[in-house]
Amino acid sequence: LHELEHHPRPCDKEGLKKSIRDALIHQAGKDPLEATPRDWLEAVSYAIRERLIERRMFTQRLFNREHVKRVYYLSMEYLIGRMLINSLLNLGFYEACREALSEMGVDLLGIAELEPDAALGNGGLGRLAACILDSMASQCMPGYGYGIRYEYGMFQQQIENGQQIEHPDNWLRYGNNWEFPRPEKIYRVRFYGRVVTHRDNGNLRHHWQDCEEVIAMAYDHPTPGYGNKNVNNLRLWAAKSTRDFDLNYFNEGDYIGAIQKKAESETISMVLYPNDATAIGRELRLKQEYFFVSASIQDVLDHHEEMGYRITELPDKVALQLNDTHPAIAVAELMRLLLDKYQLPWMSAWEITKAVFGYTNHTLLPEALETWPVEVMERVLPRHMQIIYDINFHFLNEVRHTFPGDTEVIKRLSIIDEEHGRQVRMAHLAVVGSHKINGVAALHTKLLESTLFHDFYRLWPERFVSITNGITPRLWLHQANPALCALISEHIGRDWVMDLSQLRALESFADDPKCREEFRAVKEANKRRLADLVLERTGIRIDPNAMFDVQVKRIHEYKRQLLNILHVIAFYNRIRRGEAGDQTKRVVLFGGKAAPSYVRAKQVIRLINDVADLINHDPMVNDRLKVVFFPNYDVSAATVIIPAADLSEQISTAGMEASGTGNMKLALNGALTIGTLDGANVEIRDAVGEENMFIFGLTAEEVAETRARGYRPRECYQENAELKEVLNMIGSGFFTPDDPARYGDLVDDLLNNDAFLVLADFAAYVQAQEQVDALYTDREDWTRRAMLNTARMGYFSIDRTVQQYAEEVWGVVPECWI
Ligand code: DL6
Repeated sequence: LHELEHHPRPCDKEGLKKSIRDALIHQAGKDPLEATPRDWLEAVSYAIRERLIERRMFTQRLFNREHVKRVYYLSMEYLIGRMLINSLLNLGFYEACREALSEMGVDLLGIAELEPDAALGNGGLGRLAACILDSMASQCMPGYGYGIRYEYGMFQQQIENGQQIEHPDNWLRYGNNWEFPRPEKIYRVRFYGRVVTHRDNGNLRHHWQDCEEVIAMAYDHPTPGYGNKNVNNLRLWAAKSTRDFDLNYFNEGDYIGAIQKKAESETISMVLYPNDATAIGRELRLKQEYFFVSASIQDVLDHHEEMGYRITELPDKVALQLNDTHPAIAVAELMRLLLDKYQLPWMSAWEITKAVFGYTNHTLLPEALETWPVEVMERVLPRHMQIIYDINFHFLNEVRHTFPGDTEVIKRLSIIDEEHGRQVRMAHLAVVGSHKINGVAALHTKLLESTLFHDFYRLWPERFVSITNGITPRLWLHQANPALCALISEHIGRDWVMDLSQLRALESFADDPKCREEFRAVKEANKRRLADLVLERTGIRIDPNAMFDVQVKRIHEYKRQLLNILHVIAFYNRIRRGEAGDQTKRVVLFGGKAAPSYVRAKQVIRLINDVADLINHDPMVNDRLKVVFFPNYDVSAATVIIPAADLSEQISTAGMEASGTGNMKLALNGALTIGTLDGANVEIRDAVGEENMFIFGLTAEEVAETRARGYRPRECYQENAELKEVLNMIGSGFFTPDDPARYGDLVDDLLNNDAFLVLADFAAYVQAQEQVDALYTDREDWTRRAMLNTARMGYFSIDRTVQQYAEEVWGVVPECWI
């Protein structure tokens, strides 16, 4: 290390060149004369990884030396995307590396395209976790991620005959050149078995025994900060079977059985569950949750001991953040270790636990709130179930004290739901075990306090805080939109990358016609880049001069892709009737995956493709309107689509989107938002100004009132001739003449049920779209407003979000390695 300290790997062009060549020969094992682009990718990744790990070691030493408090982010999902360009930009090696490769005849951007996305997440929640890691490192915070190294990440979506087909995401096929496997960093994680209790000096002692064991093995992913030397770590766990366990079977002569058992225990980390807004109560999922939580907490406590700290000092040295309820079993796991291993009395164990945990809620959707049948929990994690009962006992005593005689409130608050077949409510466990609970946007937190967690809020108002989400400017502007980046930096310098509020200085440029021209030129170039990609991926030719109207996000009924496609059809009808004016050309682009078992969402994808097929081939439309479903929307696709968007569709039913972060990425890149007053749209409106976006539709309160009154969607249909025509076309098979009944059930459901108030918001949405069309004809005014959007999005930097967590929840402070 001493040697290392004085001779770190050189980071100039020549130094990189040497490392890349060495790695190509000695790591990838390839002759430079024969190397393929993939070999070069492998070589350059190794060369960068060497530099990352050096910096990580020094960062680690610094944190140890300064005895800093650390935060550990527990998340089932990290939607990271590609590492190469991001690492180079953060480390400041981009140009040197580009030139080094170029002198060896290799195109950096060309090989970067070959890297698979690390897609270890579903959508917003997983991407937020990745942005938080970037920000913690960039701000020199002692922050560590813990998660699962899924063998198969988010499925690959193909569109065949208009329908979503899922293919496995074998992202590790060519190995992972960024990670460090740590075969020595292993922990035993136990399942099943039974608890034996005995008395020891008057104290009850619990032994969890006769368990099945799985080994969790660490894989480390260094995560560099931007513009500093700090490198943090994301530790992902992979399941391996235990050797003793195998041996038993082998000794019994059951060779095949032994192999099968080994494979079974390793399935725990095999695949990411591809559901984002529904909790699936499968035993394997519970095992995944406990597996990574147990390994992570054992690792945290090991480090705490290695540092020579007392266990009672844990809250001074450790903060644990629960990213939604997925890791909520951590509350019971830490209690178990404090009680059974460290033998602390209940009350001190409980005070430590509460002081250490924070819980972020990401959804109000009832179907996404995790519950586990008591029977399953008792079988899989018997000691934890005992502990949960004990936590609940103490908690309900406190409730009785606060609300004497109120038996209803006890039922509502209990960690055990007795009314739906005895279920453990994981959100309640997370709330009870955390000193801070936060929503992810102001409206979302308000709704948490007034609805889902209202009783908890009455009990402990001081525990609730609102921390609006953010996005990392490093990926979503600096990397994704280099042309806009260059333009911004030319006018206001480069410091905005770490202080996004500086973008406000761009406001004055919005009134300068020359600057508007430059801004528009950037957008047009980005649109040409996207048009090329759309042609390559779909065979559809789109006109970069058209308005690019973009809705990219998971496909879900509450996000209302359906409302968008209804408007597309209405617009199509207006074109056919010659009522659509003659100036605005539109490309409506959709992207997103549906959970494989979510039938209605998959039907919506199919409908979009059926409508697209007809419209895109109708000569009467003559390019006025094109509809594209962009297949396999992922982080890499987002970095091309988002900088090219003119219009950002954020049209969820008000009260249902916790925050949204795509809304932030698009506005930051100069798209105008058409949206409801939902999630963070409300705060985006406050920041950019209502006149610079298109707000429409029912508010969250009006949605609740409409539902309470008894919503009758058919009345909307009866009263609106345009809506009637659109629904009749879908329902009668206009878009599917070979199968006219295909969408009969969908239309029936809209007319009779319409749980997400699509029809109620249709007229307002169409009207808002008319305003969009009108404004787009005035390119100068449109560009001015687009620039104001970019200029005023500083608040939505993830750095502000992370600072809030650090101050209001974690109590950690930055420590920079100079
Ligand atoms: O907080 C990140 C992200 C929010 O921006 C989205 O609004 C929210 O839907 C998402 N939540 C989830 C969890 N389940 N659901 N739904 O992904 O979190």
